[in-house]
Amino acid sequence: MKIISAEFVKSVSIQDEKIFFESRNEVVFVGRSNVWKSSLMNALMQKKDLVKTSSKPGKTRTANIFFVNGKYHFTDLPGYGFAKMGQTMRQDLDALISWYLEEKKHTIKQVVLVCDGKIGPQQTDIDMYKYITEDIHLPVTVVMSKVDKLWRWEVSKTKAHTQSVFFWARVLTISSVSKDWIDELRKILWEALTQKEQKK
Ligand SMILES: Nc1nc2c(ncn2[C@@H]2O[C@H](COP(=O)(O)OP(=O)(O)O)[C@@H](O)[C@H]2O)c(=O)[nH]1
Ligand SMILES: [Mg+2]
Repeated sequence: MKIISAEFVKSVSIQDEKIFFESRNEVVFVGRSNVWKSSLMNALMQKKDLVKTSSKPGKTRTANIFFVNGKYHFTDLPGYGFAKMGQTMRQDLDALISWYLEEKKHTIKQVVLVCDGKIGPQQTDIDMYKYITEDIHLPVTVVMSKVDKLWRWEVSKTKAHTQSVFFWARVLTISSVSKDWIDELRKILWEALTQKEQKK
């Protein structure tokens, strides 16, 4: 997928019921806070800081939608499971995530689940994976970030472990040192976004 243009469309919260009349094919990015999710989106869209990044976890509290190539939506969802946030806020954000995914279930063509490759998949990641695949039946690609500082054998090990945890999922490792993964992920997203409607 060649990125020709990418721009911010809007932020959405759970009160905004009217957005769902749009039906653009969409990729949604989910993950715990601070897994480099928003940075990954910037790299994918070839923008320096179109998607807001922050060293402080828990900053994103809305679904932020971006318009790509004049045709598709890429959406950054808030991080889940950030312990320091307080239970009410956390529940509100979890509610926003599931509300968004369920409301847009028919236009979402791929969920990119970003996990911290340094610590491996956490229980919250596994819960999210099961929710996405078993409850709402959306296709997922698991992306493991932060592998730059691992030795090559550690990357292989963590990838194999992640693959066993997520079973059938496609698992990619991403690194700011080697950018090969970007082309691979763009290809996956392109195929997901442009696939013909499956006949039942
Ligand atoms: N060293 C390093 N830091 C990064 C990289 N990508 C993101 N960060 C930093 O990690 C912090 C969290 O990134 P962000 O993309 O906002 O994470 P998010 O909460 O998952 O969306 C920010 O301060 C980023 O600048 C990377 O490839 N290498
Ligand atoms: Mg973010």
